Formats: sequence, structure tokens, C-alpha cells
Amino acid sequence: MTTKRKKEDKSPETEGVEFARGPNAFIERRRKATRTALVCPEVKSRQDRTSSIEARQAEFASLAHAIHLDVVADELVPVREIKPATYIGGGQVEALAQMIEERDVELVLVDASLTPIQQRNLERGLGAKVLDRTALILEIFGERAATREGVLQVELAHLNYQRSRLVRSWTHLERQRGGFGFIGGPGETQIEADRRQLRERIALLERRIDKVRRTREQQRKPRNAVPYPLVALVGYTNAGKSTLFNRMTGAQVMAKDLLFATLDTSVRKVELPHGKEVILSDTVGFIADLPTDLVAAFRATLEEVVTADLILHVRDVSNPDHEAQASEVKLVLDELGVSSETTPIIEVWNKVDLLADGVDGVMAMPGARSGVGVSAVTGAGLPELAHEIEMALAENSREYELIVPHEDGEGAGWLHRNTEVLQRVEGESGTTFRIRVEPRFKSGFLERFSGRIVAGENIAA
Ligand SMILES: Nc1nc2c(ncn2[C@@H]2O[C@H](COP(=O)(O)OP(=O)(O)OP(=O)(O)O)[C@@H](O)[C@H]2O)c(=O)[nH]1
Ligand SMILES: [Mg+2]
Repeated sequence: MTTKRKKEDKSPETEGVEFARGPNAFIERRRKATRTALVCPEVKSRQDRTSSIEARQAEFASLAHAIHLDVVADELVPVREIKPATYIGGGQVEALAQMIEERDVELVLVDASLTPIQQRNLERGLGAKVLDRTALILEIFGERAATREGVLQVELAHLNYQRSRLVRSWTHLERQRGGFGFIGGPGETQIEADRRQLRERIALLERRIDKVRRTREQQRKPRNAVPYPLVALVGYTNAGKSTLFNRMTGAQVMAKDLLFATLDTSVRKVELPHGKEVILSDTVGFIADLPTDLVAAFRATLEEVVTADLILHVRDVSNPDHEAQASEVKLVLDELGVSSETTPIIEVWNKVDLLADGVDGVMAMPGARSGVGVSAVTGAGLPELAHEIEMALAENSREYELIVPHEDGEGAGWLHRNTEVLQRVEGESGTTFRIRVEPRFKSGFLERFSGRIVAGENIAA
């Protein structure tokens, strides 16, 4: 890991507060990797999953590897009916407990969302620490977060997760959880004290995030004000967003065969073949069952996605499960209030080099007609992608002609800052501008200039 969280932070807003003390790690970091067992419950009664159990099991293993655990067992457990007390059946708990004892397992990761009661009962029954999928994802995010805002957001999500779990009586495990108030003995009073401390810390974090965000927004303004269209890469984790971003911009964002390699947003200016310049942004990847808290926490970081003029949905079509992954991405976009109704979306079918028939093979896949087949690694299909981007932007940006009176210097300034000025002709009554407006500036433009538009769309408006 290249980006380690800073131990000390001496900026005014954090002075006197020690960052590293927050309860933002569930798993102790030791020199020797934790001996871990993975448990993938295969729930028979659940029909909502489109992905195959094998794909899901492989993904869960990748998640565990993303934080360098020593995986000594990987069990598929059929579940006919979810047990309120232990999630899996009693006999299965016993069988697992025996395996855990034999292999000296310290940590059990369950690919499900466990209730606090299930978690506690499983810990008792298995004799090892138990974490669910949400906790594992939080753990990865906690390790990856590099920017101040990222660190704060992840800690906040962590605390909210813990708060919902403060119903248990703390057992021997509290030693392992370390730091911050979980040290005292179990019992009602301790839980109350923990709860109060959590509440206070959450409030503190929220205030601090708010502050960081305001600073960031001020810094962001100049960039947002550039009249270039904003193009955002989104997609399932490991789909190849960063590789494509690097390929298109010549940047050096970390791209790795690692889930959640990217947590923070990068932006770069790119010139398209016909000279049009756009701002391209690379963001955090999505995953099935992304904790809602985290989606909410990363809303601000995902602002590029929310305000984008165009979205490139990157799909790893070499993954047999890419249909299900695409549906998960759409669910998260939904949560962010983004859909093809609000923003044009181009599907980028990536990694065609791994398919036997390359781009042709991809085009034969069901649903591929709406997408562009590319390989971020070999560069195949990238000229076509650039063309599609140009087309989509041309279709969605609008040209207008309007007259701005000479005395309205501020109006002319606004046009120069927020639109692309294609032509400018000085006349007697004022300056005639021919401009192009990107969708995200359109309402501001119409509000300000609707009475002066002489040609273009919505003249009547
Ligand atoms: N063969 C092949 N591999 C690719 C292609 N694009 C990306 N990869 C590989 O896929 C892995 C993941 O790529 P990234 O660019 O890090 O993926 P990402 O979508 O940014 O992933 P996160 O940041 O984790 O969400 C890396 O090992 C890349 O080398 C491609 O077109 N072909
Ligand atoms: Mg990435």
C-alpha cells in the first residue's frame, strides 16, 4: 500500500484530535496475516440474485485478498432457510466449528448481511471472530482511503455500522476491537457509555466532513466553471475504469487486479479527435450489496457522476457475470439519482482482448448493440469510443445565438466562463455570441439569457 493514513494531522480543524484512534479497523493488523475462513451461504429461497454462486464465491475471495488475509478455508454452505439466530443451520455451525478448530482459524468472514444477534451467536458457536460482507467492505475502504475526506467518510460509515450493532454485550472480543471505549467490561452501563461516545464522535465527524467538503467545493468551483463537458467513468470494481482512464489521458492512476484499487476521484482533461476537450473522471468502483452507508458517504466523492454530462459505464465483458454486475451498477446509480433519463450513458464493453472473437465476439452478445467494444489494454475500439463520446456530447449540448448589450459586461463574462464561445461579432446594439452550452449549464444559461436568444433551441422560452 503506497498511501498510508497520516498518523498525525496538524491542520487547524483537526488539531488536538488523534486520527488513528478512531475505531476504523475491525481486523487487527499484525505482521502475520490473519488465518481466515470464508463462508458463502447459498440461500436457496432467494431469487433476487442474478449472479451465479460460483461467481459470488470467487468475488468474496477477491474481497478477502484485497486486504491480504491468509485464507485457509473457503466453504460453500447451502441454506434452505435463513435462521434468525445463526443465519446458517445448527449442524452447519457445528461442522464449521470443528474445521475452525482444526485449522486454527482466527477470523470467519460470512458473505451475507448478518444481524448483530446472528453475528454474536456465530462467534460463540464457532469460537472465532465473525464479520459479515458489509464489515469486510468497510475494512477495505478503511485501508484504502487516502484523502482526508475519504478517511473521514469511511470512519463515519464504520461508526454508523457499529452503532447499529451496540445491542450486544461485549465479550472477550472487545479486546481485539481495540481503542475507543470498547475496553471496559460488558454490561448495560458500558453500552450506554459507548453509545454516547459513538454519538459524540459521529457528530464531530459530520461537522468535520462538512468543513472539508465546503473547502473542497470552493476549490472545485474553478474546475466546475470550465465550459468543458464532464465525462464520468463508472462501473463494477475491477472492470478496468482506471486502465481506460490512464489510456485515454496518459495519466498514471493505480490500476490493479485488486478490488477497490481506486477510492478517490481523479480528473483529467482529454482532447477528442475533432479537437473537443472534455474532463474525464475516474471514480470508486461499485459492488453488489455495497453498504448503503458507504454509498451515502461517498455521495460527495461521486459528485462527478451526479453532475456528469455523459457517463461511460465500463463493463468487464470477459467476466461471465458481467450482466449481473451491470445491474448492480445501475442500482447504485439509481441510489445516486442518476439514470439514462437524467444523463446519457454509453456502455463500454471492456476487455474484449480476453474474448476469443475480440470486438466481433462482443457485438454478438445479447444487448451489446447499445455498447462499444474496447480493450483498455490493447487500445482496440478506442477510436470508436471517442467517436461515440463526440456524438453523444454533440447531441446533448446545444448551440445558441444571442445578443448581449455592451453595458452587460458581466453577462459576456458569464458566457466566456461557462459556455464555449464559437463566434463573437460586435454590433451596434451589442455583441452577437454564438455559443455551445453543456447540459449542466443549460438551466443557468436559460435563466439568465432566455430573453436575448435569437437563434437555437427553445427560442420561445
Ligand atoms: N486483458 C485486459 N485486462 C484489463 C483491461 N482493462 C483492465 N484490465 C485489467 O483489469 C484489472 C483491473 O483494472 P482497473 O483499471 O484497476 O479496474 P478499475 O475498474 O479501476 O477497478 P477499481 O478501481 O478496483 O474499481 C487490472 O489488472 C487491469 O490490468 C483490458 O481491456 N484487457
Ligand atoms: Mg480503479
